[in-house]
Amino acid sequence: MRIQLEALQRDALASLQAAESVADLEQIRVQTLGKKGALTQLLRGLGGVSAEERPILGELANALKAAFNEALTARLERLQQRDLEIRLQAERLDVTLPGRRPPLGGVHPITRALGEIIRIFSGMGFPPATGPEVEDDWHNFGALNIPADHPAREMHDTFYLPPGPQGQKRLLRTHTSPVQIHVMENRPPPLRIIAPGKVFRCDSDLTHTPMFHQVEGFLVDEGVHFGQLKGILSRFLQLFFERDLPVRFRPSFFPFTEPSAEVDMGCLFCNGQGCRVCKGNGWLEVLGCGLIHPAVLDNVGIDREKYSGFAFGMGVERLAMLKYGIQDLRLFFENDVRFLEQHARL
Ligand code: 2NL
Repeated sequence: MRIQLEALQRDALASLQAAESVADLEQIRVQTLGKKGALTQLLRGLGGVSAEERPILGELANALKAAFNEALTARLERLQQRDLEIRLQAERLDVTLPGRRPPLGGVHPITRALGEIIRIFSGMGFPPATGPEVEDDWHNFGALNIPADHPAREMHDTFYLPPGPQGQKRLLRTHTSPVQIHVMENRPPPLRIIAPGKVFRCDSDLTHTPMFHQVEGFLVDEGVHFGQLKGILSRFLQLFFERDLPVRFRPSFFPFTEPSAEVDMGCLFCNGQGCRVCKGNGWLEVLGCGLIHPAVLDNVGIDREKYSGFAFGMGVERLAMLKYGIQDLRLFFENDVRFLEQHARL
């Protein structure tokens, strides 16, 4: 029995030393000290041992248990330490590595151009006003002195919508003038605002998209004259294109202004020498404007004897193409990430 106990102690301690994992240790503990373990089995034989030998063997068994537990704890700590080192090695972080930049969004060039236009006009006392994209015939056409037989009213230009609840004709606004009509209907002069936003025309080819952006603006006060309009628009172009440009006003026609003018600026790409962009004549057409037609003032209930006003309109896509050197209108709407990344600003 004594020899068996000593042999058990030797074997158990040896297998503890040989154990390669925490799980192995647990298995050895169960096999040695567990209910069906080797020591328990041996001690069952204690019944057949003499009374003198029994305490000695008991002491021996306790010493074995103590030695075993001590070796187990030591080995366990050693293995846990080793496991921790392996984990630390595997999960090692190099905090000096450069970070991985997440892809950042940017501002679309149309949004950027709109922001610039709004910023410039705000600085000249024209705050932005907005209005609905779905309009009625009066605000989009009638109030603007656009007669029923005007080409802009024809089906191929205007997106008509199903009639409203009271049977009123509804359409997608073809310009942002209706915003200005609402302002004139609802507020007394003096007035000055710009109306930036989306407009819709049933037209789609190389140089037309069914939705595009416009900024219109107007001023109504006593004694308004064309010289003020020329000053405001010349200054706007100078600030938007960040350079001193020649600007000229050419007589034109719009139903809602009289007199009306088209505004040209010296070509940015050839300095007026003539190139592909300006089709050889040195000028780029960028704005339309005029003094508000008295019939429009009548339509919104503003006294035409007391007040006069000017108004203007511009296409944002065209201005953005010129400012940022974008050759093809369709690029704005395709949302090719390569184009967006090239032009995105935060
Ligand atoms: C252009 C020309 C223009 C206006 C828009 C306007 C609005 C009211 C009254 C009078 Cl409510 N006029 N707007 C006037 C002249 C020209 O736009 O080429 N736009 C892209």
